[in-house]
Amino acid sequence: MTKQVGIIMGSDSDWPKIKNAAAALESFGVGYEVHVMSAHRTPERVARYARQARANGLRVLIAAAGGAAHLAGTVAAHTTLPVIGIPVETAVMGGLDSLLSTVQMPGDIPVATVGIGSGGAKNAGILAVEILALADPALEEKLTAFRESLTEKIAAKDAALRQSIPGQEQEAK
Ligand code: RP5
Repeated sequence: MTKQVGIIMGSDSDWPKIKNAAAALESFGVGYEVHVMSAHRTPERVARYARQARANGLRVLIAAAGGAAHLAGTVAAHTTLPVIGIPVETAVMGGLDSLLSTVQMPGDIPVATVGIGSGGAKNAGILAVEILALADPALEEKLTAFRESLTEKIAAKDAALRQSIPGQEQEAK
């Protein structure tokens, strides 16, 4: 499978918190590669990776880091590919440190920052799929089917919850 998305993270300790991004890509059949590299500990490797990413066939980059989370911004500085930033949850500040470090980019160099937590990581994967789907009708069909499956899933939850609460069994108007 062609690898169209690069997922990079500042530390292997980030992986358990962001692997939902990879799972989302897998669920849409999108190929990806995963690497650990740090804006602070391996700055030259990050710059080289970002500069070569387009020529290497990648189309979207996802960068996850926690704390002084400069990875996504550093990557964005070295490529014109779209960069999605995942702020990783931290023990000290719950990830607010990561969120502000990732999201507050100066004008000119955007990073599309998702939320903290596993939902944010999942959204990073889905957002990458949406970007790729702009030029891939088959992927767009999968996205539409995914949204329809959500409608069915929530309708089933709605019915199940109402059935469990006396007096709430009626359908919504
Ligand atoms: C960041 O520092 C990483 O992205 C990670 O979230 C955090 C801590 O890294 P380790 O000390 O666990 O390697 O650069």
